[in-house]
Amino acid sequence: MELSVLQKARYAYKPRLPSVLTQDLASIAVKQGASTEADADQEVLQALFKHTYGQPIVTFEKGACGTLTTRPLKVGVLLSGGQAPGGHNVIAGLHDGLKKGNPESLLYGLCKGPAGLVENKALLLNASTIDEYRNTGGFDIIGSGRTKIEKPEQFAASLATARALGLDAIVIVGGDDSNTNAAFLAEYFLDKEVPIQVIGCPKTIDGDLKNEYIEASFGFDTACKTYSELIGNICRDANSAKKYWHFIKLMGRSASHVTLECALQTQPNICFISEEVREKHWSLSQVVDTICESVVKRADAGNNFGIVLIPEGLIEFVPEMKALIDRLNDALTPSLSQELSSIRDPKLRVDLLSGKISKEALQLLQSLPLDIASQLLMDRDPHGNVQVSRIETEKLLIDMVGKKLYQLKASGLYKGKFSGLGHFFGYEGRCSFPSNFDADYCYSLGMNAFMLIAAGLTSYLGVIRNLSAPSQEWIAGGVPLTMMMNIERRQGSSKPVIKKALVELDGEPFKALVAKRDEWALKTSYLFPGSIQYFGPPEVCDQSTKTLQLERAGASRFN
Ligand code: FBP
Repeated sequence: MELSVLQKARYAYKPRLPSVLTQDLASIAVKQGASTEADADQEVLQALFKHTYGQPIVTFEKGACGTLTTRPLKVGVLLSGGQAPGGHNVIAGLHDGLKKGNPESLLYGLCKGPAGLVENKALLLNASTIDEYRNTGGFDIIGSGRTKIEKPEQFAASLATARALGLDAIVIVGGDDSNTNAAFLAEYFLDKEVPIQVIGCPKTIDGDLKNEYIEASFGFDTACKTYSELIGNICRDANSAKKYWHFIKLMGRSASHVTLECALQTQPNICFISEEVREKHWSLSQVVDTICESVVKRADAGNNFGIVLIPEGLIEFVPEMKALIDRLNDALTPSLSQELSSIRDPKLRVDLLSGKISKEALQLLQSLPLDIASQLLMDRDPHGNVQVSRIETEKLLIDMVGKKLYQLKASGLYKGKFSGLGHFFGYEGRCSFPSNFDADYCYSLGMNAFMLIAAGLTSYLGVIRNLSAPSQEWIAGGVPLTMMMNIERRQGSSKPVIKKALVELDGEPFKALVAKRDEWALKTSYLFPGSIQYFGPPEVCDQSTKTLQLERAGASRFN
């Protein structure tokens, strides 16, 4: 295989670990706290998770303990959901931890996500395979997938695979839905009196798997830095040519953490945060008015250009659109979805909804540009989510802003020239070479997952904390998965799920945006973060995200 220069250099990079994880196993103590409770719905969760509810938080500390096993282990690892930079390092850290525990231990990769566990598609990962993927982006070492393990036969098949491979433990690398799955699997194994442990690992570029105990999901750092580089480049292009308004949609299916971080990094003219749009009940036309106000004022100052950042999930947070999507979700039965997928003409696709949703909902659907309306009718993902990455919100807004400006021009209120260009940055950022932060964090998460297994624990999410400090000072441990769950309505029924972390409107990162955005809307204030640097001074290469820095600074004021 031919290698790029950077690939070779990254193979040689030695990820930094929290100092506790560099110790011999005999010198690491497992500290257990008091038993835990979920934040809400405790009784229901306790009844559902009889074997795993209420376990204590654990922390690894320096000190003799003797409870970490050094017997040979067989572990299966799977990558679930969307790619996130650093996944390969989680596997490398897990592999190296297992071999450190006992050179006879084996690591199996379960291919193409949870489906690999259900269908027994496994690959023995030896040292030479792992070495080819160290510090590289992507999930291509074993692939990923979005299969949801929910049916009794899928649980039984997962157990059959684990038994066939002789697994002692399974590590599930995923987001909130996948880790909810991990909790169910752990409980199922205990119910069947099978001692197979299940450990989760917090992954998602969306940054929405975080709480009091998880400071960041991996991949968020690298993805945001990649998008910020691209946005900065576009800002500079816009300021050079001075003739386009760029509308940039950014990934993040529900939460707007990615958009918020990129805004703090680049200082665009406009940045929407979906959570604020929902909180303030903004209509689509209020969103459009906000953009037009900046376009008009900037045009008055001779600046017919600008940058608008749009979170991918915005469309679902505009209350009128959310109501429409809910109606469509109810109407889209498997047979209707199949019928729709056989129709190419967007108009005919929309017409098929006539009589299947309310008159008002149909009117709103028909008022949208046809291709957008048709995109709203696409298949949902296996977790029932609208595939927002495939809805061209940036084009919808360019279209609506263009129409509104036309009216303003006719009434003499706008004298500029508007030319909108749409971009979507999503997949570009999910497989970048992980930043030094993500390379270190992910390798630590993998090593830590091994430690949780060696400690005999199950139904835990591996966590590494104190992330804004140098890596030697990071704190390693685990949080019971059930502790992070609550009951939510999903696809018409109540389900236990790990709570998704949306942008907090009283949080420090959002407050930092609010403090500056009126100025950015008028004045050209762009910042150019440039590309991720892997080699060089720490202040250039090792900075964590502004979100993490602001949140940690905010948290330390209360501690
Ligand atoms: P995860 O929640 O699985 O990490 O995936 C997040 C994400 O990257 C979203 O930002 C995006 O909407 C979605 O995946 C796209 O999914 P797909 O890769 O299936 O098109």
